[in-house]
Amino acid sequence: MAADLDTPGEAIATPRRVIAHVDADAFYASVHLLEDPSLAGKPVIVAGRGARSIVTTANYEARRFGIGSAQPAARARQLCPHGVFLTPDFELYRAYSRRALDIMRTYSDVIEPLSLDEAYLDVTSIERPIAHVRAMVEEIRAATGLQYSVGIGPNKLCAKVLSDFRKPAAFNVASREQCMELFAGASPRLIPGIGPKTVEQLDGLGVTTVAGIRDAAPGVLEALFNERRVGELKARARFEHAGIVESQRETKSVSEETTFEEDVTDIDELTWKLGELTAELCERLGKKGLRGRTIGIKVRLDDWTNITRARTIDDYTGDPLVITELASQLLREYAPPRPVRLLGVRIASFEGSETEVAKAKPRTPWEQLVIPELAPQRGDW
Ligand code: TTP
Ligand code: MG
Repeated sequence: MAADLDTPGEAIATPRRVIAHVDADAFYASVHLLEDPSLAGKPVIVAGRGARSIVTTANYEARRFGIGSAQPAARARQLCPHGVFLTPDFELYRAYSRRALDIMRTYSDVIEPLSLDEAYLDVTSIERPIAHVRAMVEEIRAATGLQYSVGIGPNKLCAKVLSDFRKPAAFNVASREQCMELFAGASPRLIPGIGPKTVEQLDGLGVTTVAGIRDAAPGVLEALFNERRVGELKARARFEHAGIVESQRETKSVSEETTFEEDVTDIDELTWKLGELTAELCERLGKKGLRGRTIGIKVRLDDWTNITRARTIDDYTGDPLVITELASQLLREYAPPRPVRLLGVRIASFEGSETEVAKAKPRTPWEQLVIPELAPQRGDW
Protein backbone atom coordinates (compact mmCIF):
# COMPACT_ATOMS: atom_id res chain seq x y z
CA MET A 1 0.00 0.00 0.00
CA ALA A 2 2.64 2.57 0.92
CA ALA A 3 3.85 3.96 -2.40
CA ASP A 4 6.99 5.99 -2.17
CA LEU A 5 7.38 6.16 -5.91
CA ASP A 6 7.52 9.90 -6.17
CA THR A 7 10.73 10.33 -8.12
CA PRO A 8 10.13 11.22 -11.73
CA GLY A 9 11.42 8.72 -14.25
CA GLU A 10 14.80 9.16 -15.86
CA ALA A 11 15.35 5.64 -17.00
CA ILE A 12 17.88 6.53 -19.66
CA ALA A 13 20.27 8.01 -17.14
CA THR A 14 19.79 5.17 -14.67
CA PRO A 15 22.31 2.35 -14.57
CA ARG A 16 20.82 -1.10 -15.00
CA ARG A 17 19.57 -2.54 -11.80
CA VAL A 18 17.63 -5.56 -10.62
CA ILE A 19 15.00 -4.57 -8.09
CA ALA A 20 12.59 -6.84 -6.26
CA HIS A 21 9.41 -5.80 -4.49
CA VAL A 22 7.95 -8.29 -2.04
CA ASP A 23 4.49 -8.01 -0.47
CA ALA A 24 2.87 -10.56 1.83
CA ASP A 25 -0.46 -12.00 0.72
CA ALA A 26 -3.44 -10.94 2.87
CA PHE A 27 -0.94 -10.10 5.57
CA TYR A 28 -2.97 -9.50 8.75
CA ALA A 29 -5.41 -12.30 7.92
CA SER A 30 -2.56 -14.71 7.12
CA VAL A 31 -0.95 -14.04 10.48
CA HIS A 32 -4.19 -14.95 12.27
CA LEU A 33 -4.49 -18.12 10.21
CA LEU A 34 -0.97 -19.11 11.13
CA GLU A 35 -1.65 -18.52 14.80
CA ASP A 36 -4.91 -20.46 14.71
CA PRO A 37 -4.91 -23.32 12.17
CA SER A 38 -8.58 -24.04 12.94
CA LEU A 39 -9.36 -20.99 10.76
CA ALA A 40 -8.03 -22.75 7.64
CA GLY A 41 -10.43 -22.65 4.72
CA LYS A 42 -12.75 -20.15 6.41
CA PRO A 43 -13.30 -16.57 5.28
CA VAL A 44 -11.32 -14.43 7.72
CA ILE A 45 -11.87 -10.69 7.99
CA VAL A 46 -9.74 -8.39 10.14
CA ALA A 47 -11.68 -5.31 11.21
CA GLY A 48 -12.16 -3.03 14.18
CA ARG A 49 -14.97 -3.66 16.62
CA GLY A 50 -16.85 -0.35 16.63
CA ALA A 51 -20.01 0.36 14.67
CA ARG A 52 -18.11 2.51 12.18
CA SER A 53 -15.00 0.37 11.92
CA ILE A 54 -13.52 -0.65 8.58
CA VAL A 55 -11.97 -3.79 7.19
CA THR A 56 -8.15 -3.72 7.24
CA THR A 57 -7.87 -6.85 5.15
CA ALA A 58 -9.47 -10.21 4.46
CA ASN A 59 -8.10 -13.53 3.29
CA TYR A 60 -8.73 -14.64 -0.27
CA GLU A 61 -11.66 -16.86 0.80
CA ALA A 62 -13.41 -13.76 2.16
CA ARG A 63 -12.46 -11.65 -0.86
CA ARG A 64 -14.58 -14.01 -2.94
CA PHE A 65 -17.61 -12.53 -1.16
CA GLY A 66 -16.61 -9.07 -2.33
CA ILE A 67 -14.84 -8.11 0.88
CA GLY A 68 -11.82 -5.83 0.72
CA SER A 69 -9.64 -3.34 2.57
CA ALA A 70 -11.20 -0.06 3.66
CA GLN A 71 -14.76 -1.36 3.37
CA PRO A 72 -17.09 -0.67 6.33
CA ALA A 73 -17.08 -3.71 8.61
CA ALA A 74 -20.88 -3.57 8.74
CA ARG A 75 -21.02 -4.05 4.98
CA ALA A 76 -18.59 -6.98 5.21
CA ARG A 77 -20.87 -8.63 7.79
CA GLN A 78 -23.77 -8.35 5.35
CA LEU A 79 -21.72 -9.80 2.51
CA CYS A 80 -20.33 -12.65 4.57
CA PRO A 81 -22.35 -13.26 7.76
CA HIS A 82 -20.65 -16.61 8.41
CA GLY A 83 -17.15 -15.09 8.12
CA VAL A 84 -14.74 -15.07 11.04
CA PHE A 85 -14.31 -11.45 12.16
CA LEU A 86 -11.13 -10.71 14.12
CA THR A 87 -9.76 -7.52 15.63
CA PRO A 88 -6.24 -6.42 14.67
CA ASP A 89 -3.29 -7.50 16.81
CA PHE A 90 -0.45 -5.20 15.81
CA GLU A 91 2.06 -6.72 18.23
CA LEU A 92 1.63 -10.02 16.45
CA TYR A 93 1.94 -8.45 12.97
CA ARG A 94 5.11 -6.67 14.03
CA ALA A 95 6.59 -9.91 15.33
CA TYR A 96 5.92 -11.73 12.03
CA SER A 97 7.15 -8.77 10.03
CA ARG A 98 10.37 -8.66 12.01
CA ARG A 99 11.02 -12.37 11.47
CA ALA A 100 10.47 -12.03 7.73
CA LEU A 101 12.70 -8.95 7.58
CA ASP A 102 15.44 -10.70 9.53
CA ILE A 103 15.49 -13.42 6.88
CA MET A 104 15.47 -10.82 4.08
CA ARG A 105 18.50 -9.18 5.65
CA THR A 106 20.42 -12.42 5.30
CA TYR A 107 19.76 -12.23 1.55
CA SER A 108 20.46 -8.57 0.84
CA ASP A 109 22.00 -5.56 2.51
CA VAL A 110 20.00 -3.18 0.40
CA ILE A 111 16.47 -3.39 1.73
CA GLU A 112 13.86 -0.70 2.05
CA PRO A 113 10.86 -1.78 4.13
CA LEU A 114 7.76 0.21 3.19
CA SER A 115 5.29 -1.18 5.68
CA LEU A 116 5.01 -4.27 7.84
CA ASP A 117 4.43 -6.53 4.84
CA GLU A 118 6.25 -4.81 2.00
CA ALA A 119 9.86 -4.16 1.04
CA TYR A 120 12.10 -3.33 -1.88
CA LEU A 121 15.39 -5.12 -2.32
CA ASP A 122 18.21 -4.23 -4.66
CA VAL A 123 19.62 -7.54 -5.89
CA THR A 124 21.73 -6.07 -8.70
CA SER A 125 24.96 -7.40 -7.29
CA ILE A 126 23.67 -10.96 -6.86
CA GLU A 127 24.80 -13.43 -9.48
CA ARG A 128 21.47 -15.22 -9.93
CA PRO A 129 19.05 -12.65 -8.57
CA ILE A 130 15.84 -14.43 -9.50
CA ALA A 131 16.83 -17.73 -7.92
CA HIS A 132 18.11 -15.76 -4.95
CA VAL A 133 14.81 -13.97 -4.34
CA ARG A 134 12.89 -17.17 -4.89
CA ALA A 135 15.00 -18.93 -2.27
CA MET A 136 14.40 -16.01 0.07
CA VAL A 137 10.61 -16.12 -0.14
CA GLU A 138 10.70 -19.89 0.20
CA GLU A 139 12.79 -19.62 3.32
CA ILE A 140 10.42 -17.01 4.76
CA ARG A 141 7.50 -19.29 4.03
CA ALA A 142 9.17 -22.28 5.63
CA ALA A 143 10.20 -20.31 8.70
CA THR A 144 7.14 -18.14 9.29
CA GLY A 145 4.37 -19.56 7.12
CA LEU A 146 3.92 -16.20 5.39
CA GLN A 147 3.47 -16.25 1.63
CA TYR A 148 4.98 -13.32 -0.24
CA SER A 149 4.21 -12.18 -3.75
CA VAL A 150 7.21 -10.97 -5.72
CA GLY A 151 7.84 -8.59 -8.58
CA ILE A 152 11.30 -8.28 -10.12
CA GLY A 153 12.16 -5.61 -12.64
CA PRO A 154 14.75 -3.03 -13.63
CA ASN A 155 13.35 -0.36 -11.30
CA LYS A 156 11.04 0.11 -8.32
CA LEU A 157 8.02 0.99 -10.42
CA CYS A 158 8.19 -2.19 -12.50
CA ALA A 159 8.86 -4.31 -9.42
CA LYS A 160 5.96 -2.83 -7.47
CA VAL A 161 3.39 -3.24 -10.23
CA LEU A 162 4.64 -6.75 -11.01
CA SER A 163 4.32 -7.92 -7.39
CA ASP A 164 0.66 -6.95 -7.40
CA PHE A 165 -0.08 -8.86 -10.58
CA ARG A 166 -1.91 -12.19 -10.28
CA LYS A 167 -1.68 -12.43 -6.53
CA PRO A 168 -1.53 -14.46 -4.33
CA ALA A 169 1.81 -16.30 -4.50
CA ALA A 170 2.79 -14.28 -7.55
CA PHE A 171 6.35 -14.39 -8.86
CA ASN A 172 6.66 -12.07 -11.82
CA VAL A 173 9.82 -11.01 -13.59
CA ALA A 174 9.74 -8.58 -16.47
CA SER A 175 11.80 -5.95 -18.22
CA ARG A 176 10.54 -2.38 -18.60
CA GLU A 177 9.48 -3.06 -22.19
CA GLN A 178 7.59 -6.16 -21.09
CA CYS A 179 5.83 -4.17 -18.38
CA MET A 180 4.71 -1.63 -20.99
CA GLU A 181 3.27 -4.45 -23.05
CA LEU A 182 1.85 -6.41 -20.16
CA PHE A 183 0.03 -3.50 -18.58
CA ALA A 184 -0.80 -1.60 -21.78
CA GLY A 185 -4.51 -2.27 -21.44
CA ALA A 186 -4.66 -1.85 -17.67
CA SER A 187 -6.24 1.08 -15.90
CA PRO A 188 -3.79 3.86 -15.02
CA ARG A 189 -4.80 3.33 -11.39
CA LEU A 190 -2.49 0.35 -11.39
CA ILE A 191 0.48 2.70 -11.44
CA PRO A 192 1.72 4.06 -8.11
CA GLY A 193 1.87 7.83 -8.31
CA ILE A 194 -1.30 8.00 -10.39
CA GLY A 195 -4.00 8.52 -7.78
CA PRO A 196 -7.79 8.31 -8.01
CA LYS A 197 -8.13 12.00 -8.80
CA THR A 198 -5.71 11.80 -11.73
CA VAL A 199 -7.43 8.63 -12.95
CA GLU A 200 -10.73 10.52 -12.97
CA GLN A 201 -9.19 13.45 -14.85
CA LEU A 202 -7.63 11.10 -17.38
CA ASP A 203 -10.97 9.41 -17.78
CA GLY A 204 -12.50 12.79 -18.57
CA LEU A 205 -9.98 13.12 -21.38
CA GLY A 206 -10.91 9.70 -22.71
CA VAL A 207 -7.64 8.18 -21.53
CA THR A 208 -8.51 4.97 -19.73
CA THR A 209 -5.43 2.79 -20.11
CA VAL A 210 -1.71 2.93 -19.39
CA ALA A 211 -0.99 2.79 -23.12
CA GLY A 212 -3.49 5.60 -23.59
CA ILE A 213 -1.27 7.90 -21.52
CA ARG A 214 1.83 6.90 -23.39
CA ASP A 215 0.25 7.32 -26.82
CA ALA A 216 -1.80 10.45 -26.08
CA ALA A 217 -1.31 12.93 -28.93
CA PRO A 218 0.55 16.14 -28.03
CA GLY A 219 -1.82 18.61 -26.38
CA VAL A 220 -4.35 16.06 -25.13
CA LEU A 221 -3.01 15.63 -21.59
CA GLU A 222 -1.90 19.28 -21.55
CA ALA A 223 -5.58 20.24 -21.49
CA LEU A 224 -5.66 19.29 -17.80
CA PHE A 225 -2.08 18.87 -16.63
CA ASN A 226 0.96 21.12 -16.69
CA GLU A 227 3.98 20.23 -18.77
CA ARG A 228 5.91 18.73 -15.86
CA ARG A 229 3.03 16.51 -14.79
CA VAL A 230 2.49 15.35 -18.37
CA GLY A 231 6.17 14.37 -18.51
CA GLU A 232 5.79 12.48 -15.26
CA LEU A 233 2.65 10.66 -16.37
CA LYS A 234 4.20 9.64 -19.68
CA ALA A 235 7.36 8.44 -17.94
CA ARG A 236 5.31 6.35 -15.56
CA ALA A 237 3.29 4.89 -18.40
CA ARG A 238 6.63 3.86 -19.95
CA PHE A 239 7.57 2.34 -16.57
CA GLU A 240 10.53 4.65 -16.20
CA HIS A 241 11.63 5.32 -12.67
CA ALA A 242 14.94 6.45 -11.26
CA GLY A 243 14.40 5.94 -7.53
CA ILE A 244 16.98 3.86 -5.71
CA VAL A 245 16.30 1.36 -2.96
CA GLU A 246 17.09 3.27 0.17
CA SER A 247 18.21 1.10 2.99
CA GLN A 248 16.76 2.17 6.27
CA ARG A 249 19.00 4.68 7.90
CA GLU A 250 20.67 2.83 10.68
CA THR A 251 19.72 3.71 14.21
CA LYS A 252 23.01 4.42 15.95
CA SER A 253 21.58 5.08 19.39
CA VAL A 254 18.29 5.53 21.20
CA SER A 255 17.89 7.86 24.14
CA GLU A 256 15.30 9.27 26.51
CA GLU A 257 15.75 12.33 28.66
CA THR A 258 13.77 14.67 30.83
CA THR A 259 14.22 18.15 32.23
CA PHE A 260 12.87 18.48 35.77
CA GLU A 261 10.47 21.25 36.69
CA GLU A 262 12.54 21.73 39.82
CA ASP A 263 16.16 20.65 40.12
CA VAL A 264 16.61 17.33 41.95
CA THR A 265 19.30 16.54 44.51
CA ASP A 266 18.04 13.30 46.05
CA ILE A 267 19.88 10.31 44.50
CA ASP A 268 16.97 7.96 45.16
CA GLU A 269 14.62 10.23 43.29
CA LEU A 270 17.09 10.43 40.41
CA THR A 271 17.47 6.65 40.36
CA TRP A 272 13.72 6.20 40.32
CA LYS A 273 13.47 8.64 37.39
CA LEU A 274 16.16 6.67 35.53
CA GLY A 275 13.96 3.59 35.88
CA GLU A 276 11.05 5.43 34.30
CA LEU A 277 13.15 6.76 31.44
CA THR A 278 14.57 3.29 30.85
CA ALA A 279 11.09 1.77 30.66
CA GLU A 280 10.21 4.24 27.88
CA LEU A 281 13.53 3.62 26.16
CA CYS A 282 12.99 -0.15 26.22
CA GLU A 283 9.54 0.19 24.75
CA ARG A 284 11.02 2.04 21.78
CA LEU A 285 13.81 -0.52 21.49
CA GLY A 286 11.26 -3.32 21.46
CA LYS A 287 9.31 -1.66 18.65
CA LYS A 288 12.44 -1.34 16.56
CA GLY A 289 13.56 -4.84 17.49
CA LEU A 290 16.89 -3.49 18.79
CA ARG A 291 19.23 -4.70 21.50
CA GLY A 292 22.37 -2.83 22.43
CA ARG A 293 25.55 -3.23 24.42
CA THR A 294 26.58 0.31 25.39
CA ILE A 295 24.51 1.96 28.07
CA GLY A 296 25.01 5.58 29.02
CA ILE A 297 23.61 8.39 31.13
CA LYS A 298 23.54 12.12 30.63
CA VAL A 299 23.32 14.62 33.47
CA ARG A 300 22.95 18.39 33.30
CA LEU A 301 23.55 20.22 36.54
CA ASP A 302 21.92 23.45 37.67
CA ASP A 303 24.99 25.40 36.49
CA TRP A 304 24.55 23.84 33.01
CA THR A 305 27.52 21.54 33.28
CA ASN A 306 26.81 18.50 31.07
CA ILE A 307 28.37 15.13 31.68
CA THR A 308 27.94 11.74 30.05
CA ARG A 309 29.07 8.37 31.31
CA ALA A 310 28.82 5.09 29.41
CA ARG A 311 29.78 1.47 29.79
CA THR A 312 29.78 -1.42 27.32
CA ILE A 313 28.70 -4.86 28.47
CA ASP A 314 29.38 -8.27 26.91
CA ASP A 315 25.84 -9.24 25.93
CA TYR A 316 23.29 -7.33 23.91
CA THR A 317 20.26 -6.34 25.91
CA GLY A 318 16.91 -4.64 25.69
CA ASP A 319 15.97 -5.59 29.24
CA PRO A 320 14.83 -2.63 31.36
CA LEU A 321 16.13 -4.28 34.55
CA VAL A 322 19.64 -4.72 33.16
CA ILE A 323 19.72 -1.21 31.71
CA THR A 324 18.29 0.45 34.82
CA GLU A 325 20.80 -1.37 37.00
CA LEU A 326 23.77 -0.24 34.91
CA ALA A 327 22.49 3.31 34.46
CA SER A 328 21.91 3.64 38.22
CA GLN A 329 25.42 2.37 38.87
CA LEU A 330 26.84 5.00 36.50
CA LEU A 331 24.81 7.67 38.29
CA ARG A 332 25.98 6.55 41.74
CA GLU A 333 29.59 6.50 40.56
CA TYR A 334 29.29 10.01 39.21
CA ALA A 335 27.44 11.21 42.31
CA PRO A 336 26.19 14.56 40.99
CA PRO A 337 27.93 17.30 42.98
CA ARG A 338 25.12 19.84 42.44
CA PRO A 339 21.35 19.74 41.90
CA VAL A 340 20.37 18.01 38.64
CA ARG A 341 18.42 19.84 35.99
CA LEU A 342 18.25 17.18 33.29
CA LEU A 343 18.66 13.41 33.30
CA GLY A 344 18.91 11.05 30.33
CA VAL A 345 19.60 7.42 29.48
CA ARG A 346 21.00 6.14 26.21
CA ILE A 347 21.75 2.83 24.53
CA ALA A 348 24.02 2.19 21.53
CA SER A 349 26.16 -0.51 19.81
CA PHE A 350 23.22 -2.42 18.39
CA GLU A 351 23.20 -6.01 17.33
CA GLY A 352 23.86 -6.58 13.59
CA SER A 353 24.28 -2.91 12.71
CA GLU A 354 26.63 -3.28 9.77
CA THR A 355 24.09 -2.94 6.95
CA GLU A 356 25.40 -0.85 4.11
CA VAL A 357 24.22 0.06 0.66
CA ALA A 358 25.98 -2.01 -1.93
CA LYS A 359 27.17 0.17 -4.77
CA ALA A 360 27.78 -2.89 -6.85
CA LYS A 361 27.58 -3.26 -10.59
CA PRO A 362 25.02 -5.64 -12.07
CA ARG A 363 26.39 -9.15 -12.27
CA THR A 364 23.87 -10.37 -14.79
CA PRO A 365 22.54 -8.20 -17.58
CA TRP A 366 18.78 -8.23 -18.04
CA GLU A 367 19.06 -10.01 -21.36
CA GLN A 368 20.52 -13.02 -19.58
CA LEU A 369 17.91 -13.29 -16.86
CA VAL A 370 15.42 -16.05 -17.44
CA ILE A 371 12.13 -14.26 -17.88
CA PRO A 372 9.01 -16.36 -17.44
CA GLU A 373 6.15 -16.01 -19.89
CA LEU A 374 3.81 -13.31 -18.71
CA ALA A 375 1.24 -12.97 -21.43
CA PRO A 376 -1.79 -11.01 -20.22
CA GLN A 377 -4.85 -13.14 -19.60
CA ARG A 378 -8.48 -12.24 -19.79
CA GLY A 379 -9.73 -10.80 -16.53
CA ASP A 380 -6.28 -9.86 -15.27
CA TRP A 381 -7.39 -6.35 -14.47
P1 TTP B 1 -1.67 -4.83 1.63
O1 TTP B 1 -0.37 -5.49 1.25
O2 TTP B 1 -2.17 -3.74 0.78
O3 TTP B 1 -2.83 -5.93 1.67
P2 TTP B 1 -2.79 -7.44 2.11
O4 TTP B 1 -1.41 -7.88 2.46
O5 TTP B 1 -3.81 -7.66 3.18
O6 TTP B 1 -3.32 -8.18 0.84
P3 TTP B 1 -2.58 -8.45 -0.55
O7 TTP B 1 -1.21 -7.87 -0.43
O8 TTP B 1 -2.56 -9.95 -0.67
O9 TTP B 1 -3.42 -7.79 -1.58
O10 TTP B 1 -1.59 -4.30 3.10
C1 TTP B 1 -0.88 -4.96 4.13
C2 TTP B 1 -1.65 -4.89 5.43
O11 TTP B 1 -1.93 -3.54 5.76
C3 TTP B 1 -2.99 -5.59 5.38
O12 TTP B 1 -2.91 -6.97 5.69
C4 TTP B 1 -3.82 -4.81 6.36
C5 TTP B 1 -3.23 -3.42 6.35
N1 TTP B 1 -4.11 -2.51 5.60
C6 TTP B 1 -4.97 -1.68 6.31
O13 TTP B 1 -4.97 -1.67 7.54
N2 TTP B 1 -5.80 -0.84 5.59
C7 TTP B 1 -5.82 -0.82 4.22
O14 TTP B 1 -6.60 -0.05 3.61
C8 TTP B 1 -4.93 -1.68 3.49
C9 TTP B 1 -4.93 -1.69 1.99
C10 TTP B 1 -4.10 -2.49 4.24
MG1 MG C 1 0.22 -7.45 1.23
